Amino acid sequence: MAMTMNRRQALGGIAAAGLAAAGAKVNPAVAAEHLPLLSIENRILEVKGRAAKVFAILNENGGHGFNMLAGEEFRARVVNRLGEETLLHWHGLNPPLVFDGVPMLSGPTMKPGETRDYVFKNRETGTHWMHSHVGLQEQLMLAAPLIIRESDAPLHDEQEHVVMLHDFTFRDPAEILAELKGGGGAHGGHAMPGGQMDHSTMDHSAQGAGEMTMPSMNMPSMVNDIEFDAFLANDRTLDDPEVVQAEKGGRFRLRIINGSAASNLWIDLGELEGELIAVDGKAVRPVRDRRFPLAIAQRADIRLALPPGSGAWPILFKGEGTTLQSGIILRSGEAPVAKISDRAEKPEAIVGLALEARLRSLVTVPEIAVSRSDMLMLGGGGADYVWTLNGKSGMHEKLFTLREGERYEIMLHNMTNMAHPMHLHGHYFKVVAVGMQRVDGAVRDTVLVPAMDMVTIQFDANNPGTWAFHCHHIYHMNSGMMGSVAYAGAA
Ligand SMILES: [Cu+2]
Repeated sequence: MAMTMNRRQALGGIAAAGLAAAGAKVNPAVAAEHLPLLSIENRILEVKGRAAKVFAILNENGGHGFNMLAGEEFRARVVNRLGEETLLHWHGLNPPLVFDGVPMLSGPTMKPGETRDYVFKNRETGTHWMHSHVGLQEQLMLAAPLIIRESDAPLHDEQEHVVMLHDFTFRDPAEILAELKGGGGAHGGHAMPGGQMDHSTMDHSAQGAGEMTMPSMNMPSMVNDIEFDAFLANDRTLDDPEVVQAEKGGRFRLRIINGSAASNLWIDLGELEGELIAVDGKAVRPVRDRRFPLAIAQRADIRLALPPGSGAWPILFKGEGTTLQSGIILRSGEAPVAKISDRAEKPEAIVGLALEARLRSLVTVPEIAVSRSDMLMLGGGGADYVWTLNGKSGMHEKLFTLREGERYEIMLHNMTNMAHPMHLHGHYFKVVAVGMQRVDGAVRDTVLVPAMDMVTIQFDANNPGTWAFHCHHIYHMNSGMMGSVAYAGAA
C-alpha cells in the first residue's frame, strides 16, 4: 500500500515537472497508466430551434465532464480538439499551481491538438466543475460538471442528479464585450428592457431572515448588463426540459452548478421543500426552504423527497432581475408533464446575502489566529466598463503578498452598482462576516458581494504560488476585475 502511494506521489511530481518544463508533452511514465480522458470539442447545440456552435468537455462515455469516486489523486488526460488554444481550470480543487489552468499564472495554454496530463494529490470531494479560463470561451459552454463522490453507495437511497446551468446567447461574446466597453449595450444606458434595473439592493427573497445589508441610497443598482437568449439546464430549455424519472416518494440529491457567464440565479423547488446540505462542495448545516440563491460559479447540493404517488414536479432556475428561466422535471409514475414557459410572469428578485448569513459550515477549520486583516475594494464599472480591485485593472495585478502558514482576513467591499461573485483560486475560504454582522459562515470558493455591500472572508495560506483572485462574471473578469495574490518568494 505504502509502495503504491509513493509511486503515485512520484508520478505526480514527474508530471508536474514535465509540465513546467515542456508544457505540451504527455509524460511517458504517466502515459503507461490509464488516465480518464477528457476531450474538449466543438459541437452544435440546438437552442429554441436554432443551431448554435458551442464547446463541450466530453468523457470516455460521451457524457459531460467527470462523475468520479474520490481517490488519493485527481487524474485526467485532457485533449484539445479545438482549432484554438484553451486551458481548463478545475473549479473547486486546489491543485499545485502548475495544474490550476489559468493562462500565464499557472502555465501555457493548450495548443490545438495538444494532450496534457493532470495527476495531483486531491482531498476535495463534492460538487465542482471544470471550465476554460481562456478569454470568453466559458460563455460558449466550455464547461462541465466535476463531481467527486465520497462513496459509491448512495446515502438514504438517494437518486443523484447533476444539473449544469448556463446563460446562453446566440451572439459572439467578443462582440458583447466590445459593445459593453464601447459604452453600449445594457450597461451604457443603465436601463434594461423587462425591468432589469432595480433601485434598491434589498433582498426580496422569501428566506424569512432579516436583511442586514445597507441599501444604497443614491446609486441605482444594475442587475444584469447582458441580455441572454435563453437559460439552459443540462443543455435544454423549458420548451423541451429534461424529465428525471423517479420512484414514487423517491429521494433526490440534486447537485446544481451555476455555470453561467454572467447570471446569478434562484433555485425554485416549487411545491417541494428541500434541504441545502452543501455549498461549493462543502457541507453546511442543512437549511430547509423552497428557494435558494445560487450566484455565478457557485454550487448547491439539495436533498429532497417527492410526495407519495405519481406526479411531476418542476425544479426551476430563475435569473435575478429577469423573467428568463430554465428547469428540469422530477417525475414519478406516469404523471403528465405540463408545459412551462421559459419566461416567468415577472422579473425575479435580486440575489442578496440573506441565505449567506444563515449558512453554518460543518467543515472543521483549525484554530489559527488571524495574522493580517486587509480590505479589497471592488470598484469601477463606469461608462468605460473598466472594473477594478483595489484600484488596479491590470490582468493578474498583485493585490496581496501572502506568507505560508498564516491566516488572512479580507473584507471584500463592493463600491460598485453591480454584484460580483468573487472567486479565489488554490484555496477555500470561510465567510466570517456578512455586511457588518460576524457569522460562523460557510466554507466556499466563490462568494457573492452584492452592490454597495460587504463580505469578509478568512483563508489559510497553505498552497504556495501566485493565484488568481477575480470576479467570476466573465465580462467583468475580462475588463479588469482579475487580480492575484502571491506568496512571498513566488515567481
Ligand atoms: Cu463582477
